Amino acid sequence: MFQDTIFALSSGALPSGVAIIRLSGPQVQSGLQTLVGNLPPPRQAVLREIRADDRGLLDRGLVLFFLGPNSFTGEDCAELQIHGGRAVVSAILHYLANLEGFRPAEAGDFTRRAFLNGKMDLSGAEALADLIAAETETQRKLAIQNTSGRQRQLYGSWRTTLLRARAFIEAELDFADEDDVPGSVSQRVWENMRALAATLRSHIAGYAAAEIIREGFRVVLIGAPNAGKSSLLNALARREVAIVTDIPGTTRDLVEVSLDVRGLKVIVTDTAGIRETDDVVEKLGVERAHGAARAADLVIHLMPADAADIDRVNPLNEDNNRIVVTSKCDVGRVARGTLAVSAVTGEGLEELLDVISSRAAASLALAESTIPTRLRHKSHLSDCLSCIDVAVSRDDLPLELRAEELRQAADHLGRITGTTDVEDLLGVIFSEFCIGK
Ligand SMILES: Nc1nc2c(ncn2[C@@H]2O[C@H](COP(=O)(O)OP(=O)(O)OP(=O)(O)O)[C@@H](O)[C@H]2O)c(=O)[nH]1
Ligand SMILES: [Mg+2]
Repeated sequence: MFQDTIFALSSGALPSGVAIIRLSGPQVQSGLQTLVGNLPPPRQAVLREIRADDRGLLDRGLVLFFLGPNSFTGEDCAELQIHGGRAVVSAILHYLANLEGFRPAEAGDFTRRAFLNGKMDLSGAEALADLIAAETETQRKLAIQNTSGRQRQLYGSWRTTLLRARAFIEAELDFADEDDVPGSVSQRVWENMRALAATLRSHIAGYAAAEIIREGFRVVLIGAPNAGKSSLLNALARREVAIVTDIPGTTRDLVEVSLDVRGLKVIVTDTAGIRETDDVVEKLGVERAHGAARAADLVIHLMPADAADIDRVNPLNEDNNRIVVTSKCDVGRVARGTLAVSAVTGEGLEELLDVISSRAAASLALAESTIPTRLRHKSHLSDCLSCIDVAVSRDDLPLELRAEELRQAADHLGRITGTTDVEDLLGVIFSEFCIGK
């Protein structure tokens, strides 16, 4: 299918113990023969000398040959597991670049070929990119499930349901007697479609969970000037991210850190202390603090233990996404019913992380097992849903048109997995990959 053979360093930064150069395409067999002598048996690691005609021995390493279509890309593939020295790798890459029909791979080239050769669907390819990008345990779990085709199966089954419904309606149109009242028999079809629409609606709502897993659970620290927000941020981040002074009004901008809290990505934002002020800069800071709090998944309102009114704090003001925490608990009294933390002694920090993690877990618990993982999926799903809604609700339209809406709904699902025409999407999707994958 492809004329050229691609190659790339697929392993990480050099120098490294071992480096892996990967090759895929129609000239892999001839290329391997010039580099390592006769072709190794497929799927068996063999130790070989890697030689260039003009430069002699380049390295010794393990060579793996995969005969297409039984390979990652579906084409002939090979891996050279060589010593990860910069000069070693560069000598071999140079040699390959000069072979007839070989070119360096671009980002996502291998996976693009795997997709185009039917080795995986588009959602599986995206899941692979997510797996490589995964930084937290939750991100890894979400990605690995989808690499095994869970989304493909789910969307495939919905697509089949839609196409069956459409076929049923069209058959009814074709065979309807003059006396038949069109639509009476298809009543059951519309009921099914209503049920599918409801399923889609709750499935789409699950995207919120995917967003939290991918982008992070957003925690915002709020409180009066000098409440200890920046100190708490630094303590959680275990480094000096924000400036701390005893002057009220130190922080003006939003300061963010990304943390891995019990396997989930959490973004903690420090804000300007909230008070009435005539200072133009501080005023803008306070506005930003309010804005950040509105966008937060969880607001942590800090009440310093040395505040005069600490005994009057009412934690009952807490709600689903706002908690009150007593800060600087080493220097005063703890507000009734609140968690106490100290950035100085470290007291309460682990408990605070537990609270954050259980709040985050609660917001994820609503999600079903398979969720739309990308905005792209969500928008195709929403388009699909709108078509079904039109088909179901517009009984003033001719049946042909309502059936056509169902076909379009199926097409929107097909674009998620790449079953229907997706040529325009490929560039965007595969450019997100790293080179060598
Ligand atoms: N004893 C004690 N002092 C603290 C603690 N946390 C912060 N402080 C002190 O309180 C003062 C203010 O701390 P910051 O962290 O700058 O407070 P902030 O809420 O960020 O203040 P603004 O940025 O002005 O709104 C500093 O002098 C800190 O050293 C704590 O847990 N215990
Ligand atoms: Mg501050």
